[in-house]
Amino acid sequence: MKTLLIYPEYPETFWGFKYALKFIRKKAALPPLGLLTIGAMLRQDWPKRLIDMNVTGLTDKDLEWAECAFISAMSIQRTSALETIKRCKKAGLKVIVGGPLFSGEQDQFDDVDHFVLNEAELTLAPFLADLEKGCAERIYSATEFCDIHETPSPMWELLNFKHYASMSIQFSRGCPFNCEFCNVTALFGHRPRIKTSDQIIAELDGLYDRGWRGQVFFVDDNFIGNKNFLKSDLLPALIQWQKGKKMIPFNTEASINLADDKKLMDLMVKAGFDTVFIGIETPDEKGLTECNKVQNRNRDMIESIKIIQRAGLQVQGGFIVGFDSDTPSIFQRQIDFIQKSGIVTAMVGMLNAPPGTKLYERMMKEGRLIGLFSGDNVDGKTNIIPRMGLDTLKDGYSRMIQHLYAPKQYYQRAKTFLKEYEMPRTRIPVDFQRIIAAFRSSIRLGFFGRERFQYWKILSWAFFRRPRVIPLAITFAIYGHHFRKIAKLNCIERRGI
Ligand code: B12
Repeated sequence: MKTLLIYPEYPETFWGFKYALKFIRKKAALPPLGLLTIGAMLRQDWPKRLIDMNVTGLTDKDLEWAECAFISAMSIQRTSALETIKRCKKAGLKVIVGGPLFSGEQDQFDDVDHFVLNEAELTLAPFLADLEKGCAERIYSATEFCDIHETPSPMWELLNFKHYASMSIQFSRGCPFNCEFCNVTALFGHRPRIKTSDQIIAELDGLYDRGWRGQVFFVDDNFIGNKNFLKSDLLPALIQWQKGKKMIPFNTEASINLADDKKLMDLMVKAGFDTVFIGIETPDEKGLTECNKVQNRNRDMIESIKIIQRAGLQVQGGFIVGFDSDTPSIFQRQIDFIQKSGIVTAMVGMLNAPPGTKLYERMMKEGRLIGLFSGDNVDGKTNIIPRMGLDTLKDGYSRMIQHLYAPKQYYQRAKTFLKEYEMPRTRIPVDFQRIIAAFRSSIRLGFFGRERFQYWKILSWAFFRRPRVIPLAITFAIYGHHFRKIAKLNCIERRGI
C-alpha cells in the first residue's frame, strides 16, 4: 500500500524556533520521530513518503500517488491536522491517526478512518492484522505500556536531513515523578522504560552513517530516570562511541536532582551533553508543594542550577505562574529568580490543565475548567480559572515575559550564565553554518535590531574576557530575537489587535 506519513504544520511557538532557524537556513528544529518510528514498523514492501509539512508542502501529486495516510500530531497542530485529514479524505485516502493530539479528542475528527492510539508498539500490529483481514475497527488503544526494547530504529532514510537544525533519538519513556500538571505519567507511565545501549548506539550510527554531524536531542521525559544504568552502561558506551569522531553535541531533559550527582554530570559532559532542560516551575515552596514537585522542594534551586552550569551543562528552564497559592507578588519573584539563575532560555507559561493530568481532574471537580487546552502552555492562555483572577494573571504574565525577553534583561541573563558556565574542553569546531549565522546576526541584530547595543556589548565582553563562549553568545542573541517575536505575537493576539 502506498503510504504517506504526514506531520501537520505547527503555528509559531516558543519551541518552534521559527525566527531563529532563518539564521541557519533550516526549516524545522526537529524531525517527527514518532512517524519515523511508525515508518519502521510498517511492512517493508509498502512504498513510503514522509511529508513533514513544516519543511515541505503536501502536494496534490502526493495525494494522487498515495493510498493511505498515517498522520501524527500534538494538540498544537490541531488546526493543520483537521485540514490535512479533510484533504486526504477528499483525495480518497484511508486516514489513520495517532500521537498525543488524538488520544483524548476522537469526537472532533469525524473524517478519520482509524485511530491507532497510545504506543504504536502495542496498537499498530493488531490494527494492521485486522486491516489485512478486511475487518479493521475504528479505535485501537492500550492500557499497558510497551517494552521499548522492541522499538525499532527510526527510519532515517525517509528524512531529508538538510532541513533540520537537530536530530532526535529517544532512550527512555516515562518519569519517576508525579507533577500535578504534567501528562507524561498518564501518557508514558511512572516507571522509566529504557532502551539498551546497543539500541542507542545503532540509532546514532544510523544518523552518523547517513552523514549527520550536528546536535542530537535525547527526547526523554526525564533522561536521568535510571541513573545507575546511565552511569554503568549508556554513558560509558556514548563516550566510547564519540571516540575518533568530531564531538556530536547532545541535549536532553532532566529533573533538578541531577545537581546532586557529580559523577553523573561529569559522565554526561564527557559523553557530549551540553544542555539540559529542567522543569523549575516556581521559586515558591507552596507552589511546589501544591503541584507535587517534590524533587524541587527543600533545596536552594539557584545553587543547584549553578552546580549544573559549573559542571558544563547549560540549563534551560520551564516556569509556571498561576498556581492556587500564587499571589500577585509571584511575577516579580519569578523575574528575580530567573535573572539570578542565568537561565537564558526560560520558558514561562501560565498554569494549564492538559487532559489526562491530575490537575485536569481536580479542576473539573472544582468547576474551574474553561474550554480546551490550546496545546501550548506559553501562549498566554489557560483552560482553568485561576484563583488570583484571570485578568490579574494575564496582566502579570504579560509584564513578566515582556521584561524577561527585553534586550537589556535578556542579555544580562546571558552574561550571568556565560560567566558561570564551565565550558567543556570538548567542543564542536566552528562550522560553516555557524559562520554564516554569525554574519547574518551581526547585520540583522547588530545593525538593524533594537538589541544592537546589547549585542555588541556582550560580544565585546566575550572577546576580551572569554573568547571561547563567543559562538554561544551569538546563539543566545539569535534565540533572543525569536523569543521576543513570540512574546510580542502572543501579547498582540491576547489583546486582539
Ligand atoms: C521532542 C518533543 C518536542 C520537540 C519537537 C518534536 C517535533 N517533532 O516537532 C520540541 C522540543 C520542539 C517540542 C515542542 C513542543 N512540545 Co513537545 N515533546 C517532545 C517529547 C519530549 C518527545 C516526542 C518524541 O519525539 N517522542 C518519541 C516518539 C517515538 O514518540 P511519539 O511521538 O509519542 O510516538 C509514539 C506514539 O505516540 C505513537 N504515535 C505517534 N504518532 C503516531 C501516528 C500514527 C499514525 C500512529 C499509528 C501512532 C503514532 O507511536 C509512537 C511510537 O510509540 C514529548 C514527550 C514524549 N515523551 O513524547 C513532548 C510532547 C509531545 N510535547 C508537548 C508539547 C505541549 C509541546 C509544546 C506545545 C510545548 C510548548 N509549550 O511550546 C511545543 C510545541 C512544538 C512546536 N514545534 O511548536 C506535549 C504534547 C501534549 C499534547 N497533547 O499535544 C508532549 C506529549 C509533552 C507533554 N508533557 O505533554 N516537543
